Amino acid sequence: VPRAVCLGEAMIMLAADTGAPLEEVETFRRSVGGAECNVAGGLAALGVPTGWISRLGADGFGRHVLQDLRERGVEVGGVEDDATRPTGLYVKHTLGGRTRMHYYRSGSAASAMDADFLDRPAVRNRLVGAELVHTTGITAALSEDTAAMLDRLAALRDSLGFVLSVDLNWRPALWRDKDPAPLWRLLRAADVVLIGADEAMLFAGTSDPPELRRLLGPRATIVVKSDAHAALALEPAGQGALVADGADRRTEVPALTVDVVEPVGAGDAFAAGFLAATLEGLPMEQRLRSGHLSAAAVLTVPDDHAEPPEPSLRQALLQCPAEEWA
Ligand code: KDG
Repeated sequence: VPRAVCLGEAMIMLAADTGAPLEEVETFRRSVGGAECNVAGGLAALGVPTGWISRLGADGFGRHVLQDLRERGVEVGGVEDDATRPTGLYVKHTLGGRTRMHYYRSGSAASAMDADFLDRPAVRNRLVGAELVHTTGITAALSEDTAAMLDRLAALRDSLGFVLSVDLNWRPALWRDKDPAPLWRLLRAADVVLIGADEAMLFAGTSDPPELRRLLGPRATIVVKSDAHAALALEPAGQGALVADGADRRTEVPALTVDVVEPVGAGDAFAAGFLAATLEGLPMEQRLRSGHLSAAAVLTVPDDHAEPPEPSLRQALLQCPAEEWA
């Protein structure tokens, strides 16, 4: 039985081979992306028994996503396939040093997840057994059905008792002409909220932790990451992650300095590292370090996911004295 369950859409990612305008790109490299499945892969890579729950088209792309996640050690028995809707796609393209995402996902199999989906036995059983369930603001944006599913998820948390973790993952392209009220409800219901400072500015108009606490209510442990997701992550050392829990105890841990190849997915890796350390019962300082370590691995590759540091190195870095960190 998975200890952690991630709920959301996975897609085939097509990464443009060159930085030319899209109309001139002839070849793309295929990979798998999607915020929640990235987190699932990141948790599994850290040894946490993890399931991914979703829907996929009954097509070759869907079969590839399943195979890829299985190979990364993610449990996929809670995935349903759909003969009438496709697996979603996105194109990732770097132009002028900035990453652009083009989505081909509306009407996808995953966008048809609804409140009843959580009552299917294969899904329900996994939620009953989970200690932690993770989802993101992307899932809230996919459709009215997925938004309703997340309200139901919050209600199930109250009866089943898992920890509900939500990464804001603000994607303006998915919210155009949509009311973000379902996303606010989800964030206010969460036990753990992960937010990038840059996206917090866009979504909430502030990245100030006390202000975010006021907007999000008293419940969650709020983790504010400065720039883990920035398109141009040429950040100086000394930026950090800031946490305010119920009593608003602050723990701040600077990020590692790495040579950034491509930033997409680093926020998901941070979430995986942070949540794995949370399930390990580690103190807040080490949870934040664990997030940074997993994020650093993704920042240095073009894909949206990467292998975290191997266990002995990770242990050493989680435990080293503060002055040796970063
Ligand atoms: O967080 C990384 C994701 O943004 C990427 O893998 C694709 O899920 C995705 C999205 O909706 O942007």
